[in-house]
Amino acid sequence: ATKDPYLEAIPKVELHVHIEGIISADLKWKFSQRNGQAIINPRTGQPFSSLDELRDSHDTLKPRTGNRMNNNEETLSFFEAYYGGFEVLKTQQDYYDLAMDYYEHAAAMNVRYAEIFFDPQGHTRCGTSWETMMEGFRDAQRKAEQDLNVKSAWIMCFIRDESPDSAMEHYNAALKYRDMIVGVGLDSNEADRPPSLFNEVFVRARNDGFHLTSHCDVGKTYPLEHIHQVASSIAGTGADRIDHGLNAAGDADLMKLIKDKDLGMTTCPWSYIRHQPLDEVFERIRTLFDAGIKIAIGSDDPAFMEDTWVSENLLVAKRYCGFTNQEIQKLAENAIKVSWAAEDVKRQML
Ligand code: ES4
Ligand code: ZN
Repeated sequence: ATKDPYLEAIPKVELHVHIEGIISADLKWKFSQRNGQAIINPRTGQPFSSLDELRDSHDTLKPRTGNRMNNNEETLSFFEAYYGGFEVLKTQQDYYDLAMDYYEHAAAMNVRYAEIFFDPQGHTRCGTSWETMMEGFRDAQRKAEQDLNVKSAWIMCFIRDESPDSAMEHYNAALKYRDMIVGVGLDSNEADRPPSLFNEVFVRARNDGFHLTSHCDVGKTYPLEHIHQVASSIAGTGADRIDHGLNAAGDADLMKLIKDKDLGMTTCPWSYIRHQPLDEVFERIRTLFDAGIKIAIGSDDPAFMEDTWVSENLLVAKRYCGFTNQEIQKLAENAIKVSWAAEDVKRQML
């Protein structure tokens, strides 16, 4: 509960949440117990013996608000923890329950439509089949639409520190499930992995009718060139959206390009607070918004922040950017406009 009745009540669209980013210590424990599989504590090499112990360990991975931990070590431990969480997912039921956990949170926050990222490579490298993963997601997606009034679609993210060949292999395998998937993106560790490395798979995806996006500059100072590539050159003409890309706020030409091409940007305040001081983060968000760029607030990885879902991300944006209720409404409309929902679904929501 955010204690902001206006914010709670408005219908929402969420365009930036990773299904794996909701894997909390509690969910890990539930799946591991059910599957009879221990979770190993990386610090000791021994299995965690209780949920409390697992929770404590999970908490040590979380950001400390305002800390400037802009170093590679922190990035690596975040991704280690993050991708470690994939190992507890074994059965179709696990994938179903995981997705339902998101949909239940979404329904409680008045989220009416969501585009949810998933990282197929992270699952196949744990030995999970596409069928297990996608059929679990599919059943949850149907149930959420029927019973919770939450519509959704999936965005397949390639892990950019894996090879372009691996991305292409996974792209090919995903085509069997293309009715569930609206777009492709890139995530994971951006260091030395410009979007252009994945141009071939972006070209194919565009030709096959998928929408394109990419994580860029996740609250750190990766080269602005990465945002440039996403905005104007991947797949020939650039992507349809940019995930994060906060540092575009420091470059007037880049902002103009994004604005002129009417690209949506997804913005997840809690993810940046991990790396950067509050005032800088919210100043940049405000700058992008004031430039007329359609930013849409998302939650990224609620279980790896402070249990911060889309409502809590909207709340900090409101508080620290000084957004009025009217501006919050505008953010909500932005999300609908830059979403990849069918036109009739968008019209219903606007
Ligand atoms: C992510 Cl915070 C962050 N950065 C890059 N990739 C990601 N995937 C999930 N969370
Ligand atoms: Zn993300």
